[in-house]
Amino acid sequence: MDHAADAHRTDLMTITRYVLNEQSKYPESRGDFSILLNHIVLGCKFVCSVVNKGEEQKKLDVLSNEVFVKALVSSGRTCILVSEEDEEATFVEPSRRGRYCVVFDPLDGSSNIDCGVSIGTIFGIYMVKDDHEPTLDDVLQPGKNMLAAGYCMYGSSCTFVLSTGTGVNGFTLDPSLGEFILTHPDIKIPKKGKIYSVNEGNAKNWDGPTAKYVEKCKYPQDGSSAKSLRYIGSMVADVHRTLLYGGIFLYPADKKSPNGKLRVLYEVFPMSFLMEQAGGQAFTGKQRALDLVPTKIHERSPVFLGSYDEVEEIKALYAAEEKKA
Ligand code: FDP
Repeated sequence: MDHAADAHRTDLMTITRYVLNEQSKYPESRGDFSILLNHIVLGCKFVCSVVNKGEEQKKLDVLSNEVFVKALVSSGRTCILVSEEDEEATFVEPSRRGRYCVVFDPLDGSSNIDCGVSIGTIFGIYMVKDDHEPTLDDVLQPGKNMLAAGYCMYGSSCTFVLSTGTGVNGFTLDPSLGEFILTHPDIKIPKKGKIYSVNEGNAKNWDGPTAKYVEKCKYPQDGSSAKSLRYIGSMVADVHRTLLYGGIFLYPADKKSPNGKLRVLYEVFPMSFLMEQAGGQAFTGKQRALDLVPTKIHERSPVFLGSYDEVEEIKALYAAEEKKA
């Protein structure tokens, strides 16, 4: 190996070092965010280790949730937690309270656990609005108000993808070091893509614009090649591929589920935040996904996210439909 490559290999950018570097740009910062993130990372390392041991699904869901809730509360930096696993939000007791609200899905894609498909943890972080007694309104904020978002994918390797609002970076767990090391700096999604990702089993219930878009993917009329279909059915894995290779991931509304399937706070928002930070877009069929103001913590929304040009096409199809109406 030449000297330059060796120097790179030996200069390890751990996720903690990355966040501390970012934090040093804000002299008023007290390090609270780094502490919070360290606790999230600890939760992910734990889940990664139990997923690799092949525990059964039910246990893993519950276990992962318990680990994240305990890690987040013990960080002393959180005040409200919203988890996919818990019907109600958790309000942290005053003596252990901090200023961050964390919304998360501890183990997304869990129907895939038993067959070894990649699954993941998704999270988003808000700051309480002011110095007041925290209320649900502090988490019912549009996604554009998130300070940070990310996911950790438990697959052939364990990958942590993070945005603190200044681009997107990917870190891979080095099991021998027990550390996430920066392996995918400044991820940018290709402007156009050759892949579409959707559960086509729902096609008979789709609305006009979704059906038209997918038809165009298969039978393009402009001389371009047909797109490939890739659908794992595990959001973190499908979004991760979309982020790296480009294309579009869609979970649209349909006649049976007018609000789609995916949850706004801990699926749609964090993934939309990452897409925008990587140069892509996210749309609900009506508006920019990050502008949505949720009214309930487990609310659902349709979503189309991915390469900039692909989402532009979807937006144009919805605009044309609206004009007709
Ligand atoms: P799962 O039901 O396995 O937990 O919202 C959860 C989710 O998986 C996503 O991870 C995934 O993208 C989606 O549901 C898959 O839904 P369909 O089975 O309806 O395609």
